[in-house]
Amino acid sequence: MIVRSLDDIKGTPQDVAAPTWVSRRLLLARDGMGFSLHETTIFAGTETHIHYQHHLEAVYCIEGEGEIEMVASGRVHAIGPGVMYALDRHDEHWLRARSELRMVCVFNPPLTGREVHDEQGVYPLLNEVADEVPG
Ligand code: 9YT
Repeated sequence: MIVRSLDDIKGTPQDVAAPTWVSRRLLLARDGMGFSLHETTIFAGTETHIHYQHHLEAVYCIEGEGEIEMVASGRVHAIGPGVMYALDRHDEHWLRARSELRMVCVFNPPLTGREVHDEQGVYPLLNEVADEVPG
């Protein structure tokens, strides 16, 4: 069994910061669960362009207010505590935080922990056994 708390992760390489968010990776590929599990905080007043072309992600909001705008349709969905969205079609979107958003995120395939968003908001598909990050 694996038991971890956010306090175990803060300040370690599993505590990953970007300009508009910080993400604590509670479970990663190496844990062998088949998914990764993160708690992500999106900073108030920010917008983030995201397009996970290689991953499916489900996101459950536990705190804060914001919205998600689907690029293809222009549809906007309000986000608040108790709202879940699942990017089941690799949906390109904008994530906007009116106040600080606290989200629980699940990725399939699991993140290895080394991914960073590229300029298109994409995470590359990394191979857990390979040490080198593809260019
Ligand atoms: C909600 C979302 O996708 N935020 C970006 C960070 C991501 N959840 C991650 O890498 O943990």
